[in-house]
Amino acid sequence: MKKVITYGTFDLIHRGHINILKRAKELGDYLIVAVSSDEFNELKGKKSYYTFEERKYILESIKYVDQVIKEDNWEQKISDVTKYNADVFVMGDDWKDKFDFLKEYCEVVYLTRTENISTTKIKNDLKNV
Ligand code: C2G
Repeated sequence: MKKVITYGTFDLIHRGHINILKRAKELGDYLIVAVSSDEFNELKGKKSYYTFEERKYILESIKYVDQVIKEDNWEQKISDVTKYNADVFVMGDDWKDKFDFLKEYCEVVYLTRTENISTTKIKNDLKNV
């Protein structure tokens, strides 16, 4: 079984998130999503609208997602890839080259980001409603 892993905040789920989850799943048979904890989000300088539990609950309902784990820090990726036997690591290409250190542990794939949609855009657009 070919296992794929990806990481993110996934706040206010939108088609950009769905597109990457769909394409990540197409690269294997089993998709693990490591969703950022509220504490790690703060480290990333992000304040998500939905709590970790809500974002996890929503992700678990998406048909492309087989398992959701918590992302607590920047350093856990190597141990996650090993612990979960991930064959492929996937991120949007806004992260291009940033995770190439994983190449000795698994395949590293950066997929094109979906244009004109982001959690920030949603929040800003709603402010101007
Ligand atoms: N994404 C995308 N297209 C968009 C928006 C997001 O393809 N329009 C992708 C991102 O490239 C990322 C994933 O969706 O691969 C999740 O995006 P975010 O929730 O913004 O996650 P991020 O803050 O980039 O956190 O350790 C890695 C970090 O946790 C990544």
